[in-house]
Amino acid sequence: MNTTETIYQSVLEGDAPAVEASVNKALQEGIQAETILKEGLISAMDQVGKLYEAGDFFVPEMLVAARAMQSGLRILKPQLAAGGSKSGGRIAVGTVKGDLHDIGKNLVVMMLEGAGFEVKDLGVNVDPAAFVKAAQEGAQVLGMSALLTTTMNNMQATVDALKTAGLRNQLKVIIGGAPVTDDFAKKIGADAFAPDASSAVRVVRGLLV
Ligand code: B1M
Repeated sequence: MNTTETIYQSVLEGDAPAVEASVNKALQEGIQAETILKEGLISAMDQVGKLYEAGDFFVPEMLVAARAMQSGLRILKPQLAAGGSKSGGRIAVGTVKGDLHDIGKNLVVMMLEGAGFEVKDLGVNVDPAAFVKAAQEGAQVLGMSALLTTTMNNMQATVDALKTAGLRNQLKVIIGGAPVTDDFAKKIGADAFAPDASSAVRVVRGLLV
């Protein structure tokens, strides 16, 4: 098994110390942080989702795998967040109300910070009113993440709350997360959709031009 495969396997086993050790080893071997992220950590979480759907994993296994993944992510943070032009701009990012999934959102925050944006992380289970507050406090872009088909509708609720507060035209809205699509973004009146964290950076740059 090569080191990236060991990372993948250790995430599936929910073995955080093994993930940390193998991520450090992979970096020492000169493997790029992006490769470790995609081939080791993210692909393991995809497999966790498949095992959960198949009834082979339950919520506790999903949770320990997520914790193991996050411990690997913490080690990669300096590399993933490094570089990028200092393009500036204030962004508030959160996972929508009812949704506790934060790994993807954390990656988006990390990449945006690395690209020189001032990012306010609103956390998870973020009420539309909290997004509105962030807009009132000067965010130029609001980013919403949702992983559940049941919670993605709270993106619409947030866009509506921005309209009600008279703030919708003062800022841009970007959305993302596994069940979210470009069509859905258009349907709810968001400005943009990004399929992953690195494209989120490109899209946000475009929104602020
Ligand atoms: Co949950 N879960 N989960 N879960 N979980 C999914 C999402 C699911 C698809 C699993 C499955 O059935 N295959 C399924 C949703 C089904 C559906 O809605 N159709 C599901 C379910 C059902 C649930 C519960 C309801 C289970 C239960 O309790 N019965 C429950 C809900 C809790 C809640 O939120 N209220 C639940 C709980 C959990 C855990 C807490 C155990 C854990 C989360 C831990 C955590 O986040 N701290 C968990 C996990 C780990 C997953 C899976 C396995 C992995 C998610 C993940 O972290 N992926 C997931 C299955 C899957 O996605 N394959 C699953 C890795 C991450 C890097 O990817 O988040 O997609 P992702 O982010 C990407 C892009 O989407 C994008 O960029 C990121 C990086 O490239 N992106 C953005 C994300 N946000 C963005 C925002 C942007 C732009 C891009 O702009 C602002």
